[in-house]
Amino acid sequence: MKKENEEITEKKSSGSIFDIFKYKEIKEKDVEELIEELRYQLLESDVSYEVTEKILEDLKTNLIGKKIRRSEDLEKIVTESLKKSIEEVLTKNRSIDVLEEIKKSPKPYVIVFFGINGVGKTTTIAKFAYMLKKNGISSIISASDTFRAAAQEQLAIHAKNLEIPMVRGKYGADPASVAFDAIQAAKSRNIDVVLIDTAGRMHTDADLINELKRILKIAKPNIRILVLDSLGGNDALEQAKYFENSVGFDLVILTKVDADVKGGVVLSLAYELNKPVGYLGVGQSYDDLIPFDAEWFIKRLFG
Ligand SMILES: Nc1nc2c(ncn2[C@@H]2O[C@H](COP(=O)(O)OP(=O)(O)O)[C@@H](O)[C@H]2O)c(=O)[nH]1
Ligand SMILES: [Mg+2]
Repeated sequence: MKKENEEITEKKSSGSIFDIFKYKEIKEKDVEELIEELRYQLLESDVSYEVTEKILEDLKTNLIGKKIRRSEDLEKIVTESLKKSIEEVLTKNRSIDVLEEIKKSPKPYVIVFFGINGVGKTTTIAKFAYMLKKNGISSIISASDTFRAAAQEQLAIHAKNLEIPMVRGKYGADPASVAFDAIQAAKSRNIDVVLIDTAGRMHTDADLINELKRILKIAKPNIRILVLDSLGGNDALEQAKYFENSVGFDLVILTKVDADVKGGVVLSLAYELNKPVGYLGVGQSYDDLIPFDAEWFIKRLFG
């Protein structure tokens, strides 16, 4: 008899009158303080202001009006919801699996690397060539940075260390013709991949951008990789916007992530440009190039 009564009580409590004791609706004022804290955290991590506001607006829309159990921890619900939407954005812009693409594409697979001075293009190419080699994929390097004589030397050292062929251009030579020669060499020697290095260009330099357009026109790359330096913070996002508007790109490699940066620019790139980050540069050795992983990023962002 007692048991039956209990059952009735239980039934009632899941009905409307008793809900008020068990559940509550999230109101804007409940989350205001938490959202302010998250705003600070995102901005500190180099997520752009615009993107931070967008993310938090989405978060509010998802949360306000939602019924939660009174016993649940609101802070936990808010952060979990934020993590989930960040993960969604990052995986929606699913990265291109370059190694898979190379394996299923006709030879040679051509990759052009570009970005402004000093971001790590040349170093990244050496790391990339090493990664390909480890995966049994052959490559040839096109030293199409004919702007600085030292740039050719720097690449030549990497090519020698990695035992990978390289096509050079004389100082001041046409970088597009160097790329063309490298592609021809790959064809005749049955090499899988051509890695084209280019001179760093500031986004203000129209001549260099036109030169890059010519390289792209002649090399017809399978993929265009923009190299960005994570130390630049939001400047990296501005560079990405500029390169997207002037030449376009398919994938980002973010370098110098081994420095003390959170890398919030990854999120800005995904939100504002729908561009994936494929790899991260995490040091100066050849094996310091790792595939980007959304989970890893979230851990870094939230500690
Ligand atoms: N710590 C660190 N340094 C890097 C990384 N990538 C490149 N660098 C350094 O950044 C500097 C510029 O690199 P470089 O490849 O010459 O840049 P480029 O002008 O874009 O070709 C060099 O001193 C590199 O060793 C990285 O992932 N981590
Ligand atoms: Mg260089």
